Amino acid sequence: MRGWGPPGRSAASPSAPASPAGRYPAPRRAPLWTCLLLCAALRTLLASPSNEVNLLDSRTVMGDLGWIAFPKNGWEEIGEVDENYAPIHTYQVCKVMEQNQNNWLLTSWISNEGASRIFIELKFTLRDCNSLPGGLGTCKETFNMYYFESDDEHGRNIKENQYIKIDTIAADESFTELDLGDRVMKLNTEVRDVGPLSKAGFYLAFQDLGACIALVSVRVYYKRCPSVVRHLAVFPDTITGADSSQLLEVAGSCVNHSVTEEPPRMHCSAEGEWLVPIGKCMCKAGYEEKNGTCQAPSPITNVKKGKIAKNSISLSWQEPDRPNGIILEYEIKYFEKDQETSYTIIKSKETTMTAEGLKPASVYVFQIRARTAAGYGVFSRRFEFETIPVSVAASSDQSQIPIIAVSVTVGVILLAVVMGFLLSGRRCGYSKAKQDPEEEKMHFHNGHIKLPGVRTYIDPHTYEDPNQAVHEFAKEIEASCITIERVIGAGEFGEVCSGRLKLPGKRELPVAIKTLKVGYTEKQRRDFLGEASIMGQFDHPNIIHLEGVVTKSKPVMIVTEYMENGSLDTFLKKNDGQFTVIQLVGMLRGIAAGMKYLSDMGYVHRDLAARNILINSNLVCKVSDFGLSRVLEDDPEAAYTTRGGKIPIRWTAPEAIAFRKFTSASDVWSYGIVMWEVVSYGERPYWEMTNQDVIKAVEEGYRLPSPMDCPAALYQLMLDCWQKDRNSRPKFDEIVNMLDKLIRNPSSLKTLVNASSRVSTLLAEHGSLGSGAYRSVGEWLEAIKMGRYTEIFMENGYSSMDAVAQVTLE
Ligand code: ACK
Repeated sequence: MRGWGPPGRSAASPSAPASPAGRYPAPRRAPLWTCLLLCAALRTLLASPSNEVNLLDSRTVMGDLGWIAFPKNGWEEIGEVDENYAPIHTYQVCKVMEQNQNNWLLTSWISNEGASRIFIELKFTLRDCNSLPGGLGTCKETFNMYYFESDDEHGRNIKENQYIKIDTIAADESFTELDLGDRVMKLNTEVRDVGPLSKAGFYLAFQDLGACIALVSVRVYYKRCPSVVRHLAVFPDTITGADSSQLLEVAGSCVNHSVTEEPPRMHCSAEGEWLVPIGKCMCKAGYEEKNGTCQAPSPITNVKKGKIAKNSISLSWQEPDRPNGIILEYEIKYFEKDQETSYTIIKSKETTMTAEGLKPASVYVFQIRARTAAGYGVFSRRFEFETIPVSVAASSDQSQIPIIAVSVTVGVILLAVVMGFLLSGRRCGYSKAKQDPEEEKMHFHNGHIKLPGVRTYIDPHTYEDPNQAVHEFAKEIEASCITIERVIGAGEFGEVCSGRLKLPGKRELPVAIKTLKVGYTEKQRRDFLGEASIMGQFDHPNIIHLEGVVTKSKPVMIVTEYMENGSLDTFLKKNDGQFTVIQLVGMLRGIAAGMKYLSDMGYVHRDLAARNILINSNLVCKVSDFGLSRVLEDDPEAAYTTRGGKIPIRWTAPEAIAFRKFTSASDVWSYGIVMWEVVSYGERPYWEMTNQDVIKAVEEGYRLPSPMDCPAALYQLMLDCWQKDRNSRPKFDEIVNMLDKLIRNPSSLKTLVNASSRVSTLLAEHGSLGSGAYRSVGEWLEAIKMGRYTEIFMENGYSSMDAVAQVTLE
């Protein structure tokens, strides 16, 4: 068997046939046809598809290809350059008149870069044997392609028979003398693939047995599925599998600021296409999906100067366009111009701030950013303001004295009034119909004296004119901005539709539109818009967001964000068993976070149930249904109690059924029922038991049994929510924390109910919660969210609760 030694050691002595010059291309010179017609055209065809990665492209190699011909006078390279003086690596052989040809052309070593299936694209021309005068017996119209695998560059000189044949390559089009005359190029392209490969690289070899061939280019490549971001998950560049029908499963990783319960997956086909995506990531609360990323609050753009003095600058600004959640605070960074290394940071819950202790007549640079639960947004651009010189300040200070005196007096009076209301337990000029007295201490500012940083719910009933309430809390929208698309349901007051909202200067939004049916009474209109007055006070990712109302034209409408999956109970029934436990816990976490927000605001929902939760396409759950008379009228589940009230019995705490004691603790009971509904995919609580039987059973201590396959930790939480003593039930912030813990540690959800033995322990733990007594003034002020006033109380001698109780309005 023959082998290939270095050129000088070759075993065979090649016969050099007379060149058929004049009949077809001379072998030693770049034939005119090769050069004129091929080069420029081919170089424009170089771009390969993005799912093909070249391992070798002879057309782009600028230097020597390093290929070896054996025998030396068989294949030979045409040393030509194209119009850009780039070498054209064309190899040709044309020994058609000679017997027993066996001409090999060996490539240099080609790394496969980890690919186990590679493709070889050949571009060549081949002379039609029929067009050759005489000597036809020896002329061939094919050549062979081989490969040999090797881990490194040693091994090209192995024996010929160690090469593995890939294929015999025939031309689809061969050329004749005539074509040459016409300068018509008949370029063939053939692609073959090889795999699976098991070594780091390989050699290719082209064997000619007596044809007239010009091998114009050789491109070797593998295929990959190029890196993509799909459903907020990044899928890396993935080399296709060795088998031509193989699908590779690839795990994606969530983009920054997004999360998933289950890593998303996709499949990379042998052709380099991504197929069958499974699962997805979702932006964390407070982040918004934009161009495949989850973005932080948008920057603040509108910063205005307020009062500027010699040592201070006051600023105000507007919330960012896209706050992406509730803004918890602003961070203001400032420094004297050109002194950036020494800067000051101030935090403010308001959209105003005053930087003090500044130098007179100096320029200061300010940058502001917002923080939501998801973290900080980017800083605004730099805003520069200059303090005034001492001389100017002195004259203006004089003129301010009377104003300061008045302000101090007004401030003292205001503080006294606020304390008076607080300590006398009176409400600020409204008669509150429904909220629990236990929570009324939160409502002291309802007379519209708003203390900074304390946000509480204001009952629209406290407004004599309900129209005033709705316009205080809801934006009026022009009907022309709304396109109604279809009816999606029936509400208590009229149809519920889906549609689109396009406000000037804002992007179009999908919305839900509740309409008030024609022929309504004044009370119906008031009750209908009452929901908007309540909803408009809330701003939380787990509370349905009010876009605005239409009251100036008919029909009267309430426009809210659109929730693609509708109400949670129907959605769960439709998708029975389809979610992972973590996904279900994620839904419950959202509902609990929304309820924590409502209870912090002092709002008691009274009708928390899966039917009143909406769920969007990202499985984010939002609390909805804030109708004023809802519990009495609207909810089909509500039934009349012996005391005449209409209450959704199965969801309502015993004390609320028995003596209308609706509190955040009774909402917690309902939350436990929602947990049960979620884990049992929309099962009806207490099944077909009658309301009377339910009341009786609960009163006797009966509780819903665990849903099937329910993690013990979740069922325990349900039981905690259903404690008879409402003070022993967990608070919503505790529920959120507990669910967060479970989400962080999913293995804690693996123990299903039967294996649980923690019931008694947890009951005991919760038994110690909820004591209502305040041991100190500080604790009391903290509890009513006025901790910042502790110092003032102390300074004025109110250091014990006894002392506080003695304070009179005077
Ligand atoms: O289960 P659903 O499809 O979800 O049917 C009810 C129907 O309207 C009557 O209330 C649906 N619905 C209510 N508000 C919204 C909203 N904001 N987005 C989407 N659907 C909504 C609810």
